[in-house]
Amino acid sequence: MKALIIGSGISGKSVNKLLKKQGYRTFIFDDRKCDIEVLRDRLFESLSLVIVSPGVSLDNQIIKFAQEKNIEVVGELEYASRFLGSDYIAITGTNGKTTTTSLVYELFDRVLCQTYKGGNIGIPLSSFATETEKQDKVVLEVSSFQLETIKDFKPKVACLLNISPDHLNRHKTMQNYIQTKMRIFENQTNDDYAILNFDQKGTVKKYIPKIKSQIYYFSTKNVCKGCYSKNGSIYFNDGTESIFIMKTSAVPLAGEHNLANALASLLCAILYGERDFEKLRNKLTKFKGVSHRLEFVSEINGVSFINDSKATNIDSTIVAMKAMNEPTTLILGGSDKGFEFDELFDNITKNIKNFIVIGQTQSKIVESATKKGVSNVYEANSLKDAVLLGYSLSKKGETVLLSPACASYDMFKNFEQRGRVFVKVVRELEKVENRKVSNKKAKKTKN
Ligand code: UMA
Repeated sequence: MKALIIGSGISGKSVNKLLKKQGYRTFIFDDRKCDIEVLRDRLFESLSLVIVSPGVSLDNQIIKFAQEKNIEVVGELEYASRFLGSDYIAITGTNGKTTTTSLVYELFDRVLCQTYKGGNIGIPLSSFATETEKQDKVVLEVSSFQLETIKDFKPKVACLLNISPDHLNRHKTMQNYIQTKMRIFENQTNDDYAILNFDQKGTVKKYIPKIKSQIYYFSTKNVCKGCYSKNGSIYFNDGTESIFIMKTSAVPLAGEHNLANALASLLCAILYGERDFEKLRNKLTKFKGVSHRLEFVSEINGVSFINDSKATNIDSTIVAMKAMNEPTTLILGGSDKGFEFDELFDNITKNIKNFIVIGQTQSKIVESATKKGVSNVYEANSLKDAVLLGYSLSKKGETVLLSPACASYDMFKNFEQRGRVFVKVVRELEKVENRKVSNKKAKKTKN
């Protein structure tokens, strides 16, 4: 048996090991490293399977050749899901996927059975799928890229958190993007559960009749079947009665978006079978949040630095702007995903006082700002320059926020690396500033 993997990132490398274990002779093709013209004929000889990495679009030439030759083409997530020993939860949405996946993972006990988290969260499913057993719990973060290449993927509980413009360079239209996200429910049956955002029902209205599983909702505004918050309390409603779970004030993450993530997480766990509400409450109150998502880095001479590198679309950055309680300088920009930035400037919150723009989308963002009459927009050549400029523009009690509203691939390997570079630059700046203070003190003592 011969299998071809497209993409040699973490998904490609991990699925390569899984395929080998299954007895496949494997070949990895990577656009960055191989020349398709040289490999074309040799590759397709007696090939029985093509596995696609999430970052590879369906427009890829190899996928087209394989499909013409009736060779099975599936994504890494789809292929790996065939080896799962247990039911699984899958969580998608434009924003909040990582927080929700991490929180659901934390809600389960890891004493009596194993709990796994993986998928788009940075842990390929193929790296652990074969280890899972019937009683285990599996929570997957799933992206639209991964949903594009599913076939039989069938989560017990599937959750769509929200949808706003993202990845339009790949999906071309919003309609395509929404349709791809809705594929998370595609293979579910009446024994399964679908979770939707009641407050955004309009966006997916026309697709709801196609869902065959039992639909539940979460809402921060309305009473609904599922989990909702009302008058400072969180409830679960199974369609007949509402049961109090906890006070909203006990949710340890700030902002309405995080309350929505918490409600969705509780609902995922409940529908997956966890009915011990006291345990859920205790676990939820201990949740610490995730890295690169509104992560406090340091305070230097009264100026706070916040890393929100995970904000790779406009909606996510709007959420970050809303969360800022002090005057803030916002660092924006990165690689181009095909959307315009007017909406971002339409939603500036009162505490955002400066913008520093970097990366491939720099001119596009500056153009939008000018169109919307926004001043205090600065340009920088690197993230480091942006941090230093942000610091020089800020007074004591103010904040420098990295929340780029763009992907990172123009300057970094991924958003994690961008976040790490931000943290590193802030730490270096901290050292320099501390040294200045020590030198001053030393001088004073000398005099
Ligand atoms: N490549 C090609 N041809 C292409 C595109 C890419 O050969 O047309 C090659 C690249 O040269 C590179 C490799 O493919 O060597 C990279 O593959 P990949 O982009 O699929 O990246 P992985 O390292 O396998 O990581 C992927 C996800 N990346 C993307 O979806 C872009 C990771 O999500 C995910 O964590 C990981 O699988 C494990 O499941 C990252 C992401 O940015 C975090 N996701 C997007 C998002 O969250 O917005 C969807």
